[in-house]
Amino acid sequence: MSKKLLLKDAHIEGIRYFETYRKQGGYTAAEKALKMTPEEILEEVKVSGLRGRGGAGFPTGMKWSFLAKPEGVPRHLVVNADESEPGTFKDRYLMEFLPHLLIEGMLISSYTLGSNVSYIYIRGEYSWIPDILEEAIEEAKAAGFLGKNILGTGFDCEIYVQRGGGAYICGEETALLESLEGKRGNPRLKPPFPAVKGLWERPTVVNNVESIAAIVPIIDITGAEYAKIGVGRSTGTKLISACGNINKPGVYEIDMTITVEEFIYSDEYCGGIPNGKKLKACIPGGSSVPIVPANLLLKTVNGEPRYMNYESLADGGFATGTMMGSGGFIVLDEDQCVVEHTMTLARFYHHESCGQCTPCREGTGWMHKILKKIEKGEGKMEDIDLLWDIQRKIEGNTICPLGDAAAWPVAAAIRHFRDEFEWHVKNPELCLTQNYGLANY
Ligand code: L3W
Ligand code: SF4
Repeated sequence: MSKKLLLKDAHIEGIRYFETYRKQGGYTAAEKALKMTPEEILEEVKVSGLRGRGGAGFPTGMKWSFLAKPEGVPRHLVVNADESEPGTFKDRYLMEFLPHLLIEGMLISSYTLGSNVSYIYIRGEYSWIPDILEEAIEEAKAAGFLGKNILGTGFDCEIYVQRGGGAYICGEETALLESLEGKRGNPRLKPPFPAVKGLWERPTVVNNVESIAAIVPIIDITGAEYAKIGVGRSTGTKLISACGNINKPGVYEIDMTITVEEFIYSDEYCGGIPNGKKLKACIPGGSSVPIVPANLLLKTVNGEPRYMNYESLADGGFATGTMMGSGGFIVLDEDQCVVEHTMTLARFYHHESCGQCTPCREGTGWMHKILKKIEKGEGKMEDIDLLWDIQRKIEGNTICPLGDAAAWPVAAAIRHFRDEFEWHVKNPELCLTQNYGLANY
């Protein structure tokens, strides 16, 4: 059984409220941290090996150490709660059921980074969660854990919740900062990174909800103990939101030593595939990461079991591996059509492209059009090569990762399931009867 650090108290009634959270030992990590120096806390985070839980897996301690500290310029912590990656809903779970874990993590992080005003930027569609967060902030303030002179340390910290307008691109950190400044959420060119020039050109750390929540157990048990959980550079625990063709969809906390097979079939996690169907493929890290067929998902190319961690999932690169990404684990059984699936994703990325870069703005539209054509049974063999060519021209040629995120699912689908694309071209009359009408969108 995986060790629980973040969700250990999630089942306790009333844990959303300060009183219950406190009774369970809540805010003791903050009390401990506020007796340490910011440098000592930073060292704990570095030692823990924590990697960003939003998708890129960038080492959190390293990101924090990049934060510029020009004299007299305020610094900010911004929590990226714009969880919009299809298949990803673990931050929603944390915020809805354990808001104080996030607030406590933000207090410790704000103290470490020297942020007196910190923000939570939350996706607009999570319409009921800002009230939960704001209530938790008020409770923490009333108990002296936010506001002025916290616990008599002289440290002041306010947290504000900002609702997004419902655009996927605002989960990209620089688009998020633009939106937080009241502008259209267009990504900025990097460098400069937010750690140097972020919110209102001030040094800013942008971290995912889960990354900030993980700061609490790191301080609680120490960075060294946290690093002992997991394996290699995949330390600590990871939240996985599992969905698709599985018996038990939901949010699971894993310690990154379990195999993909165990995760899918064990009763502790997904509980297998309904109706005894076979596993066809999986997208383990949110819709942006490459789809992997069952044979490569359960084993690596070397015949080793594939594990639920950053290194093992990526083993073999994009040709045979995939990515841990945001932990949005989408399972497809043998009845699912990869062409249809890829088409719906292409539609999503086309709709969400901000339009600044030509390869992304135009390429996502063309990919959607061609996929629709193939799915409807109106495609030609050369359309498959054209699709391959377009995705290659997008990858690496855009301002932000949305371009890559649109290209990778198409590339992986053609690489691993070319026969399905060809089947659609060869069997137009069957396409018309077997699709679910999604090709008309
Ligand atoms: C200072 C340097 N900071 C890197 C920072 C950078 C950022 C972090 C990672 O994309 C991926 C994307 C999605 N000085 C720095 C530096 N940083 N070098 O490190 O940066 P980067 O560019 O590797 O990634 P990113 O822009 O954060 C995230 C993939 O995750 N994804 C996730 C999507 C998740 C959601 C969601 O709903 N939560 O949208 C899925 O796989 O495709 O590739 O902070 O500033 N020298
Ligand atoms: Fe906008 Fe797409 Fe360019 Fe990102 S890659 S900046 S979403 S056009």
